[in-house]
Amino acid sequence: MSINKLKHYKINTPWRAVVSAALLLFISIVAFAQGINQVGFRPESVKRAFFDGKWEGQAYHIINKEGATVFSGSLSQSGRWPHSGTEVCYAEFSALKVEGNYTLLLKGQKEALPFGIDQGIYRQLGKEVVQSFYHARVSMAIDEKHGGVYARPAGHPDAEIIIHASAASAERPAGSVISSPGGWYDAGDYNKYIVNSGISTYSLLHLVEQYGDHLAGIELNIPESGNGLPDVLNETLYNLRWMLTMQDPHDGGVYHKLTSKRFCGMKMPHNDPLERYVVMKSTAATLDFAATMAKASRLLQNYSKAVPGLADSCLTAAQTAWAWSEQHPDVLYKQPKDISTGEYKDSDISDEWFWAATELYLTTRNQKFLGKVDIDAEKFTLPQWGMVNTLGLYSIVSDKNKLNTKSAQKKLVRLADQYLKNYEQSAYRISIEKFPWGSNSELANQGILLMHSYMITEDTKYLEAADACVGYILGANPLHMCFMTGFGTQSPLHIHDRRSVADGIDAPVPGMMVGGPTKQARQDCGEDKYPSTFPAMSYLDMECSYATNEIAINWNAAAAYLILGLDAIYTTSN
Ligand code: 9MR
Ligand code: 9MR
Repeated sequence: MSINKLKHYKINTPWRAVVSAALLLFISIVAFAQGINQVGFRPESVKRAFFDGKWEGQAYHIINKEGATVFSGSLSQSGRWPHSGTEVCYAEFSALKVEGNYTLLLKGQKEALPFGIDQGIYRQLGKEVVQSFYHARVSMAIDEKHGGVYARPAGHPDAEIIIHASAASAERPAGSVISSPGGWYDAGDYNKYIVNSGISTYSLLHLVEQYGDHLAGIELNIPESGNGLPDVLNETLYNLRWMLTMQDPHDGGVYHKLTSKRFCGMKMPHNDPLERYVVMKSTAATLDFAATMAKASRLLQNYSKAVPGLADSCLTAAQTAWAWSEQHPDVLYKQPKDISTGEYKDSDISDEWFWAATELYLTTRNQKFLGKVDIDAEKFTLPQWGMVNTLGLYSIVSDKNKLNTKSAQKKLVRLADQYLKNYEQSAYRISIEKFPWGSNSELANQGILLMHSYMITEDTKYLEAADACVGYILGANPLHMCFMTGFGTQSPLHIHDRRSVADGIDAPVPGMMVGGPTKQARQDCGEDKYPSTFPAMSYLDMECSYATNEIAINWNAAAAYLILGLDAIYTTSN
């Protein structure tokens, strides 16, 4: 019985005594609960274990497999984390760098906390994170060779997609049909949204651009493996190719989404009976598309033997999308009355303009794009699907040919410094301070930002703060939960994902990061189901919880960048 349920009982003596004893027991367990990276540290990682309660100064020992004490210390001062409402102390043992399995024992306690240090662990985890995209492929059977127990028939051929009235044009009237197969399912639902595909695809392209040599050695088990391209790129191209089909060849505009009119039931992909439509072209979708295609074009020039012509096709697509946007500079997405699936609606698209112009400039060096690239005037924010200008900064600071690099570097480091400060000052030694829908991806994106700041400054404090984001995602959090399916000692089992619910297999596909705690949309399971009103504690491992326990391609792409990028940095700096 959970403490939450206890509240609903009318308590009379002698039950009161029993219940309060149970409560005491519960509290003492909670008070001693620990948050630690449950998957494993890299030898170079910042290593902390968090203990709820006031344990400051308490001595602890770390013991190796042979029973020898290899590290001793005492817990930090306790501090209160306002987001969880909990007091916390931590053990810090970053100096321990020898690979192995260990236990941490706090003086006076019987139960020891196990953890591991393993050079290959981020690589192994990162591989599964990207492999999970394969499982989300649309229009393609997931076979046993690559999908194992999660093999399933192809879902959604998407060969006959209806032009919705909102998307009608002279050449493509309402009710006419186009073909738009492939891509990834966005999340726990089966629809495909260009805005969200843009940032997801960009994140993986940027990962390949930055760490291509390292990634070349990472083989996923996917149908394209062995074709001469890094597999992370192979997987990314599966979605990129779908994105190309979302552009109207007659005018260059890009449809906002491909969707059924409403969300289907919790069925397997091949059992979804609903018709699918492309819905209105929007400037946000068209600019995100242009940015992603321009980035892809730059990257794919390096792989022209394996994918001849694709770089050129992407560049043409980017340019025609830009031209459409210039003619339609402010078409905001408005959900038609008969459509109720995800909106990805955005009322400020100045950041999309900045991003698209930046990527197009970097690819073409055509001055005309610079009109929209005023780095000094731009206000940069942490990337997420609706805030994309900082993605442009990433491309600028990583670009070999330099474009106003100094001011871009300055802006980027200034933004990263805000998160570094949170990290340094928070009781939980973590940079997050807001918990919107998909809060775990906030952390992943903060980690990516901090990594870029490390790249610019070579100051390892940024790297440390980025690695702490991995630790949090893998269990060093007040919920003591590893938010990555299939990893750790306590991870989500009942995710809001149609495939996971309907496939008859208890464990979800591994390597998917759930959205994580938030106070948004708690009506999904019912307010009273949530165990706490503190944002960092407002999480449910239940299928109904689309607010906290769904999975999504943008969240996973950010996690992939963070984990594999750190793996590359650590590996090459050794
Ligand atoms: O399954 C849907 C999920 O992908 C979305 O993130 C979420 C919010 O838009 O909506 C989910 O669908 C629910 C719908 O909104 C309301 N009826 C129940 C649906 C399944 O839980
Ligand atoms: O990730 C999106 C989040 O930022 C929004 O607050 C939320 C409600 O609009 O929608 C989220 O995106 C969902 C999308 O609309 C439909 N597919 C599932 C996405 C993840 O929950």
